[in-house]
Amino acid sequence: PQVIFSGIQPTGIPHLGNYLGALQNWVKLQNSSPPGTKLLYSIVDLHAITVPQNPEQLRRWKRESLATLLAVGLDERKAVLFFQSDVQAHSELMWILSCTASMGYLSRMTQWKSKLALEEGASPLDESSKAKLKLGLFSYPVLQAADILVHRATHVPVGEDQSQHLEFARECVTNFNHTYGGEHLVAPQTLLSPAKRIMSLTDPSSKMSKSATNPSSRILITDSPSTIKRKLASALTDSSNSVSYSPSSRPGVTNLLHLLSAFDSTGKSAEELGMELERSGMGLGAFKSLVAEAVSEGLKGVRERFERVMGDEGYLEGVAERGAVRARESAGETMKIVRKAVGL
Ligand code: AQP
Repeated sequence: PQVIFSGIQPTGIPHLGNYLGALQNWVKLQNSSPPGTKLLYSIVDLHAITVPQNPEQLRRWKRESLATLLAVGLDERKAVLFFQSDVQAHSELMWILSCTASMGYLSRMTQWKSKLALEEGASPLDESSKAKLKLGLFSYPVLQAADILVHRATHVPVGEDQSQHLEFARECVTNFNHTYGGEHLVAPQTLLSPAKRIMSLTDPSSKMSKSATNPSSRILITDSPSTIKRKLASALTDSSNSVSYSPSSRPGVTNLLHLLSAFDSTGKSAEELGMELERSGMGLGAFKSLVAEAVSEGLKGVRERFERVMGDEGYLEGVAERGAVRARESAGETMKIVRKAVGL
């Protein structure tokens, strides 16, 4: 039977990128998987602390992330929803995998190289800034591998930027199974998200992100219609007062067309909508209002459910506790195999 695992960091209230790029797909998988499929969706709080976090705020973000999972339509009766740090086996397996994972492979990971500014064209970090980089930032792909492998996941839905980490998780399986002679761990397959990457509203060359400093760069799934309207009205586009689809020459307008298409009830693609609106002669002001209305309408139910769930602390705690129990059970089965193989 299939085991599907994926995670989201509690580093802020999820935005449209998280929703369209990941969460919507999680719900789809939940509702379309054949009976017997095991689904696990984790709020990966141990990953969030690879950068400094304020404890109070982290606790709030964790609650808000769980409320988001429920608000978008995940159902604890169909999927195991849990906090990573409630299941200690994730950290334990990470350590065990660290002992067979190679430093060389980790240092070639794109995200690490970008931290060191080792990509072509970037000016490399000086020695003292390099010395301050944290070990967790280097080794978190091992934790990510443990998250997946500890539940014997067969399929992991992720965005393009995560393919390399999945590749690394498979490498961890090969290393471990080779070292301890046997098919102890299961190699997961990547399920690439069908959705486009949603870009920042204020800088369409970078992705929409929870931790970008400018809050107007992202639309939260909890934003009110007036906030959505304001953020879209100030979205960076270009100087031509018309609508057309062109990822290379009009990245801002094209990003908004992707948003419109994602919430378009007729299922038209961003290209089709672009051509239609170009023909109609619509200006950018009216276009932004149109996108704002579509997004507000599309998020209405999510926003209402989020408010309801956030108001019921007891229910949220119950979901987390029940999820933790089931996730510990699932991880425990693998840890028995792993501990036996290693001789612990
Ligand atoms: N802009 C995006 N477009 C499409 N998909 C996106 N995802 C994130 N941003 C976009 C997808 O959301 C899932 C959960 O992401 P995450 O919280 O684990 O971390 P992230 O990818 O680093 O997302 P953020 O919002 O940018 O968070 P911070 O600021 O904390 O780093 C993933 O499946 C991701 O692909």
